[in-house]
Amino acid sequence: MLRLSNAELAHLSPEVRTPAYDRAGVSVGIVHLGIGAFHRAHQAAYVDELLQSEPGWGVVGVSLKSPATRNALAPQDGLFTLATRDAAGTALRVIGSVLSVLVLDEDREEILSHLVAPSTRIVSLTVTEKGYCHDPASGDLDPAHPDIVHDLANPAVPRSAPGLLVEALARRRAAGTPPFTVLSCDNLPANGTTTRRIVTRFAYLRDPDLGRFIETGVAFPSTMVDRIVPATTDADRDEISALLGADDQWPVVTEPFSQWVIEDDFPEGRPAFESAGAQMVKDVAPFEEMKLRLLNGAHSTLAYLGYLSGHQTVAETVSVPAFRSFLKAMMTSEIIPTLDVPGANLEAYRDALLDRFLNPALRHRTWQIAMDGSQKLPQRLLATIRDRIAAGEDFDRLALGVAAWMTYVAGTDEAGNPIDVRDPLAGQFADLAARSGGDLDAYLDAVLSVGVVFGQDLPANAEFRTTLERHLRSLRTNGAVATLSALV
Ligand code: CS2
Repeated sequence: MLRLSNAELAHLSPEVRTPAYDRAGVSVGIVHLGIGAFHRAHQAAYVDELLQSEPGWGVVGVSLKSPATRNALAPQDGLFTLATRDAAGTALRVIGSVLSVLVLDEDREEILSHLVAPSTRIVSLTVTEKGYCHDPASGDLDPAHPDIVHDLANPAVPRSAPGLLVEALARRRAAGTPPFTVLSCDNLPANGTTTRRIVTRFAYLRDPDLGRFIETGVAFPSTMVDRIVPATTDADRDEISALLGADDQWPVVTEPFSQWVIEDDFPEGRPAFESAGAQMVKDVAPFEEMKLRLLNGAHSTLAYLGYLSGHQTVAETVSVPAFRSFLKAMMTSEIIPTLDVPGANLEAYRDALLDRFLNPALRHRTWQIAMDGSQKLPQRLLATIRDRIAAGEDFDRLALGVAAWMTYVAGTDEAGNPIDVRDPLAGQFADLAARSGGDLDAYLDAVLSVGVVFGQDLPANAEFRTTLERHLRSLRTNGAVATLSALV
């Protein structure tokens, strides 16, 4: 079978949708940092939709770490298949908006030349929570992060996303080129404001003048992004290539649902994202909170409780009625009351989420979602718990999600199997578990004292501690299913 490429576009299976524009006429308007599966199934698809009318907004993708995406997409002229799956079947579409992929370590100067080009007006990011090199509890830069220490000492050869953005903005400033707009598309709370805080702090540490310039002169609109994109497997690659009629080594698999809400603040211009289905708004905060708390909060809870009790995928976990009832109760009684989203029907949003989680055609692994919990919990569960505490309301189910995470990062599932815990703090948690030697109270106190996750307030809250202790004990004695069944 021939490899997917520009030359092969004309020979694909007839039902495959291909770019409606001439790719040779597309130029770079966006540089995207962190070209993983999520970007390719989300933003790249929106941009693909509008290139026919606005060919000046093609994307150069940058990988900050692994060359895998570049290696796979270079022989494919940047093309890849987006496979949308649900119970009704699979629809294929070839996305043409990614013009090339560069790797930071190998192509630093070429990346910087794209970043300083006046035609680059947007630099977007999906570098995951940990790519911001920040302290998740406070949302501020972690100046002791090894990549930040490196980038402050060697500003012209940055390794981190903040370091790269600041070096590019400094070079634009020196050249008299207006700054680009920085568009965070990660699941961080107030992602634009948070990115501004982190990048500005880094710039101040480099040079206060540069700090002031970025603080006042660069736009960081916030966004809410939503599309479920499980990691692509070898089986996906084989199945998609067969349906496509060409060999695609780097397809992405996703659900039909997609949402992108963007704050409309682009001083150097933007494509008509709304023509591709995005919602342009003045204030993204309510949407973002709704999504982070309901979707991602439920996802993480499901991932830890599901994994501990032996479930491999989200769909498999939510098809157990007790899990579904528990999630619904958690969303209805403990999350929805903390939200205020003008015009939204939160009960309908909740029900649609439960249906999306049930999508039998997506094998979204609980293990994948369980990754990097120390970076995710603060905005997904702990912020909601703080609001519940402030309102004098209970947070029993939300706390079970937190207790399940604590159990998970201790490194053993309910059947006694070791867990491959992936988290920047995995080593620290393993250490805390080993040192507490099975003493549940000692372990709880040790994990609670991890300030970058819990801050100072939650560990000091007696009700929070007691609730966690009760759940940890029940998870250990009765297991996840019995524990959550008591809370439906
Ligand atoms: C998931 C998200 O892996 C995770 O942590 O919760 O990637 C989730 O699928 C997306 O945010 C959905 O929009």
